[in-house]
Amino acid sequence: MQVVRSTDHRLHFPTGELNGGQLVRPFECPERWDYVMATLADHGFTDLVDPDQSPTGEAALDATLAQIHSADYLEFLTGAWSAWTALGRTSDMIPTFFPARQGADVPGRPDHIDGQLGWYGFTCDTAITEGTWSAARAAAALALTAQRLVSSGQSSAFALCRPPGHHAGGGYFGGYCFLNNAGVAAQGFLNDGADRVAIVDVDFHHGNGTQDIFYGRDDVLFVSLHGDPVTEFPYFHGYATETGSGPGDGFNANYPLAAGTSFDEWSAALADGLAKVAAFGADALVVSLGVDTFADDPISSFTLGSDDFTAYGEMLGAAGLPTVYCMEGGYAVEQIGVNAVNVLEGHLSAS
Ligand code: OKP
Ligand code: ZN
Repeated sequence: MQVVRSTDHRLHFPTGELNGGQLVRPFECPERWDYVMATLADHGFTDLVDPDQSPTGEAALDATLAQIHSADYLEFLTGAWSAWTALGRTSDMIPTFFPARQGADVPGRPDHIDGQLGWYGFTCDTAITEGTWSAARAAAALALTAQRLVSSGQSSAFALCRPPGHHAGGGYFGGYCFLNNAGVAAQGFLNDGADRVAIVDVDFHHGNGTQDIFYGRDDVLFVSLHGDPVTEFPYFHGYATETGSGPGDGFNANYPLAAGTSFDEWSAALADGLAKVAAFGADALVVSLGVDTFADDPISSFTLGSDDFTAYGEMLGAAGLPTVYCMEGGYAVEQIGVNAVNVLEGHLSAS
């Protein structure tokens, strides 16, 4: 399996994340990438590929991003840091003000950058820095490059995305995410001739951004297993009652699971989700691969052990579909390499 990666991820590393009322060192930190890379090397994943950042690659990325995100949001991300520094500010950008969404009828986007941060951001855990746009763009380029490898004949590929993407919606950032990397890969498959693409999100957190992007569409099936939003981030989405809208009704499947969920319960939900993928008749599969379902993850509450990742990788591989894996979360930093690589090895052994 080829691995698409870039050191550009290092351009994004905010000073702090607001967590439980304190500014703490971000859980989503650059050394996550180092651990995954080291474990890939140990396990013989030596076919490393750069993202396509040629002029044609960049043009393809722009065209695909425009199908996934709104033009005004992309423009905001591109120019946010200059608008911030134009005010003489030098620290990380953290949203402070939010529209009161319930019952509020906000006439439009404010002009001030502080208003725009709350317009486009939905959390205070996700700061924008000078290098954030470049890093987020490079991560999306990894996803698109991995998809192109698979559309051109590889059976699978792994995009080592950082920052992650599944909380980024068509017009918003948060939950450590800016651009929806998995959504870019799924759209890339469609653009290259697939009729139906499934996204299976195994990160501990609900992929609210991915759900939002594809909620009204019947060409992308979104399946997510996650901590019950009653008690877990992102809190406001991820309920089983969210099944899609309009033509997309029936093409969104959420599996909210209680804190303490064991691998037996978790894998039963995955089997159910994969049966939906098979019934859908997907031509390709994108996996939002967060390994924060691990028992020792510091911000999550499932109980998977490292061997369980191999077991569910086998389930994903047995689906027999051209597959792109996009890295999402995982914060037990020293174990995220082995957990992610176990999924990839399980996939390869079963496919
Ligand atoms: C991103 B991804 C819990 C802090 C939660 C947001 C978590 C974002 C997770 N104390 N902060 O889905 O792994
Ligand atoms: Zn997560």
